Amino acid sequence: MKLNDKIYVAGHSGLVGSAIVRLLKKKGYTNIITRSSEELDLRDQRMVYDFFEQEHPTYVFLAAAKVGGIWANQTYPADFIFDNLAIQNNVIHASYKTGVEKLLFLGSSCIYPKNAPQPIQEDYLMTGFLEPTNDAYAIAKIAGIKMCQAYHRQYGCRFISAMPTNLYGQGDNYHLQNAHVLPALLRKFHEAKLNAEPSVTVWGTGKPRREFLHVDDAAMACYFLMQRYESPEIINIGSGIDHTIREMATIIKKITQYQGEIVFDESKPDGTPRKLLNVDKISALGWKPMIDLEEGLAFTYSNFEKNYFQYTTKRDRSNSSIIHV
Ligand code: GFB
Repeated sequence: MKLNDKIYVAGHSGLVGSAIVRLLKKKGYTNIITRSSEELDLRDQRMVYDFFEQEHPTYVFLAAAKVGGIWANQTYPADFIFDNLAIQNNVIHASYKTGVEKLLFLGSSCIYPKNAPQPIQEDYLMTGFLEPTNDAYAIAKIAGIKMCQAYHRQYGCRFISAMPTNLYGQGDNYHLQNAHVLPALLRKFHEAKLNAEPSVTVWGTGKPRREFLHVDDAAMACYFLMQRYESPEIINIGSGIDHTIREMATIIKKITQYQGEIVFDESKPDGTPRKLLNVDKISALGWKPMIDLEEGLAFTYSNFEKNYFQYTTKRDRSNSSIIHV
């Protein structure tokens, strides 16, 4: 990618898209194009085709998606499957039609079978049943992967797909119900501290294990793959380390300096028991994460505290709006 190449970051206001834009700007890229969802509804085929015809981007980072945590996935499966299929169909097909040089599609670690052997290798895709709490989202993402591969096979398009693990960091969604576990817990512990509440409720048994990666590391990986990876085969992005939800709650309690108790609500779903990615493939290419989990969380918490009002009002208003990756 040359510094003046036209690069479209779809989903630039979301967690990953905003980190990719920050990184590209830092590296000196001068021709980054973005559109808000009000300006360009990526589910609208006509609008997307017109936009690509008009702008003719050379590179596309497809980081736009409807995403959310376990509760949102379970509650809005129709939105998750429809919005994601529509967004990726439109962007991938328009990229082919207008001759985009290279596209990076972002999937998710939830595409793998619920009971996949750990750590999860890329070739475990479609070898077993999906986790039911997020199967609608996972099926949409699997369709996106297959679409990139089909366009590669039939038309020779350089469309690659990366599977990031659970991400966190600046620009996340802090909705109490719809968010992923780390932003939800940062907010719950923070508010419990402010209100001197005696306890914080953590969903599930606390036993599931999750792997977390700071979004700035994920953005570096996306940039690295855009430069260095050509295969249509999927590639994992992760830290290679996982923790139980109980351990994560304890770390967040320490970071937020909350003094009360942690209680577990076992009526809430645990989801997949473990989701640790095998990152041998990307490591062999020369990428590795740089941000330590506790440091990354402390930094994320300080960003959340500073922007508390913005984070807690913006997305609380709507359950159904598109939330970008
Ligand atoms: O991050 P999370 O919502 O998603 O939940 P998944 C991870 C684990 O944290 C589950 C527990 O076992 C939750 O029960 N947990 C504890 C909480 N307290 C909370 C809380 O306050 N909020 C949330 N959200 N969880 C998602 C998928 O699965 O992972 C998506 O649904 C996506 O499709 C994403 O792929 C990366 O890791 O279970």
